Amino acid sequence: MSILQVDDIQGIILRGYGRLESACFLLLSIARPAAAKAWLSTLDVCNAEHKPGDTDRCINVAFTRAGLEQLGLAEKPMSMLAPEFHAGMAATEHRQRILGDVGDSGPDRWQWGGPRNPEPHLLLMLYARDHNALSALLDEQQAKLSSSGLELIAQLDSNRLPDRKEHFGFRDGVGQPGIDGFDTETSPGNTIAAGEFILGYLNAYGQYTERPLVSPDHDPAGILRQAPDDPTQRDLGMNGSYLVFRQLSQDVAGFWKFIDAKTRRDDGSPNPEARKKLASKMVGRWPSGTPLVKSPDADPLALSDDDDFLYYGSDDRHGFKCPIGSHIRRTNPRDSLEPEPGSERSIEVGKRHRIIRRGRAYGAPVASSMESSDILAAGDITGERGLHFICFNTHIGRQFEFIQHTWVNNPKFDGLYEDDDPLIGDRAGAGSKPGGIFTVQCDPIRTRVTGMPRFVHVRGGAYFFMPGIRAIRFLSSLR
Ligand code: N7H
Repeated sequence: MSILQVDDIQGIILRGYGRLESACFLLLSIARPAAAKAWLSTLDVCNAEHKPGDTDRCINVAFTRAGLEQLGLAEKPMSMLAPEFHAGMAATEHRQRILGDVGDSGPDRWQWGGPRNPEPHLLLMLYARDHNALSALLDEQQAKLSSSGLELIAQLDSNRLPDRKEHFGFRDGVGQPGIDGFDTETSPGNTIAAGEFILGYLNAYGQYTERPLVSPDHDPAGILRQAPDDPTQRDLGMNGSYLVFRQLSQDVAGFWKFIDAKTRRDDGSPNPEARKKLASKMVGRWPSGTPLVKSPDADPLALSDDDDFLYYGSDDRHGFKCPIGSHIRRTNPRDSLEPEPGSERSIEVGKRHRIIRRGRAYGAPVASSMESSDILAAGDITGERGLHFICFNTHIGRQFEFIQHTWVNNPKFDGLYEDDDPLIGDRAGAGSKPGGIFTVQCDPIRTRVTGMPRFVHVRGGAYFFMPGIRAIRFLSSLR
């Protein structure tokens, strides 16, 4: 039986809505709080009881710190929200360095969420089965906005690509943590304490992560539940989570041109097989999704959704199958972490740094086949494309920011000392030579790919708090 109160948790955290192929995200500001609260009290928010396919449409909602202030949340519960959420994604130079939001990815250049843009208060997430159903849902919601005291800052559309791929042409959304006591089909090595993703439950340290609590006098209608770790308080954080949203633009042509140039034969002719292999080494999976540790030399295509593997446990401590600096090995090193790589202890350490990813691609693909040869042959490439990266965690600093800073952008990683993440690294601190370095471990000698430009650029972002369903009712009832 599930330990989670699924009827009080917003659906996107646990379900992902894979069958709801079309999605759109509205960034809103609250101009008239009273009207906005009336709207919120009638908003039909989807909970996680729905299994994928149960419903044709889903609405979820999340707030920034400024948004909660507009709703009138009192100072005490406000102060119990995470410090990173309070500071905001774009606010300090320190955070910009941590996240790699530098140069043309700096917040002052962002399209939204930066210091030069209007501050978003609320994120409205709309999901529907297909394009027409989404248009209808969007029309309905937009018609209500102005009378609801809300103003539209930006509409972020998404685009489902073939075979669940992202724009570089790789299957995405495969490696996900399961939740202890909820995801019964996930292998036990890959399930993690619920409190790592949902507030109000025990986390990987066996503790409750700090979250907003309110005294019973501030909840006279008794909307909220009692806090499990403090019976004198009502739990406003319970069944909520922090949502990290980053609009990441991908230079698809630049990515494949670079790899093509690095893998040409001695006579200068292109080598499509070597191209695919190097790109897959950078990701850690083949374009189909097959993990390299399971099939390092060829893609059997049958393992595209395989998430049941370790690195030391697959006899790949040296990275000969899946390079140590590949994107998936950096962002989830599984059993490669100190102390004692290859042990249960190592896996337990990794469990403190996981995220649930719920991103959606945006923009038209460069080539509808998603094949590198077609991408390279494409003529004039117009428009922007990328990933609306969305993830959930309960401790932004120890989870999302740790991955981004200590594993993705840090040139010192598991014995490497000059490389950053080959796909998404910021290239700011890596390498003695200009551009990034990617090391491919090999017997008898490693090879190094040098001069890698930045392929992924940040166009906007913000930290949100996604409350539980009762907490939404509470927020909409604030005076
Ligand atoms: Fe990544 N990509 O499409 O190339 N990612 N990612 N990511 N990522 C993964 O397992 C990609 C980004 C993680 O458990 C795959 O889903 C792109 C950020 C994690 O083994 C592919 C962008 C962060 C995993 C991509 C991007 C992460 C993961 C393999 C940006 C966190 C699971 C398929 C535009 C800070 C690792 C899969 C595991 C996997 C891509 C961003 C994290 C193909 C294009 C910002 C934790």
